[in-house]
Amino acid sequence: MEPRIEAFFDEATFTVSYLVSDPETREAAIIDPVLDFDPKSGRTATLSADAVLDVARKQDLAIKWVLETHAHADHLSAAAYLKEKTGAQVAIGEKITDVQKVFRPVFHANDVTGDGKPFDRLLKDGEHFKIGTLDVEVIHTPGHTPACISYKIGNNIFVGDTLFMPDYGTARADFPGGNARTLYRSIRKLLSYPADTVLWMCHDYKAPGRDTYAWKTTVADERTKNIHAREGISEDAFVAMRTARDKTLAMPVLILPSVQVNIRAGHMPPPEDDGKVYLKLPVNAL
Ligand SMILES: N[C@@H](CCC(=O)N[C@@H](CS)C(=O)NCC(=O)O)C(=O)O
Ligand SMILES: [Fe+2]
Repeated sequence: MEPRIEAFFDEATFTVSYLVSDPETREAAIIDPVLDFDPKSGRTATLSADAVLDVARKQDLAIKWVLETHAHADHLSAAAYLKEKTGAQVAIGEKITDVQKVFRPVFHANDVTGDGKPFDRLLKDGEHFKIGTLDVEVIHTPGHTPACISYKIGNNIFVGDTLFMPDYGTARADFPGGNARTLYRSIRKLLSYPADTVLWMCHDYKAPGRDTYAWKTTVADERTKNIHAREGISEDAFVAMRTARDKTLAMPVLILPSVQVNIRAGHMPPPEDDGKVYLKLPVNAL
């Protein structure tokens, strides 16, 4: 049985979120949901997450899971909001503990225990779970971050930030715990799935010469056309390219607000003694 898949594109952060459902039981998962955040005013909004919930309601779906491919560095996660609205369990790769330990001191975030809480489920490489009757396979695909995972559901893989569209290439590997060599190996692992496997991206930034956004491709297309990682490009050549390119990239606009929320599974930091919630801007930390 193949899932029903709806994609939602957030133009503010170039993020694609997915609503994946089991046509038989109408149980569903939301992958990589976005909490809208305006860094100029510090205001959050739930337009993006509500758009997903609206479609889920129209299709009479029960949201059982919020699935993160990684602790995103470019947008805040709506996982906590969606959990509160739907009762869904929030899952992420088990190596999120490493990411929490790296960033806890950056934000002096003493409430972050570093043992995976407050995520509800920590997923291991190769494990399986269900969305209704649909089988989900977890594939550990580190490199962009150490905790990145991909989700295989039917003939589809939600690849997070490993691969981008063939004409754009691959994700950066210069965040703390990132590693270009590891990313190359994760990409080879994904591209060893059957040629007709459908791959769903987490981001699209368009590409020179393309003026529409795109987020769906196949193993065959990535193997033959990916400008950074198609077959024939060696590990060393990839690492050299990725390392040079990453030196040219600025930090994502929302990295500081995003990471402190996303290592808390989409929760804001606890209120301070005046009862108000603050995000921190560590100085000279990155
Ligand atoms: N300009 C974007 C860049 C975001 C970014 O760095 N995205 C990561 C994924 S979280 C990436 O791999 N980018 C690759 C690239 O920009 O070439 C922003 O500020 O949000
Ligand atoms: Fe990312």
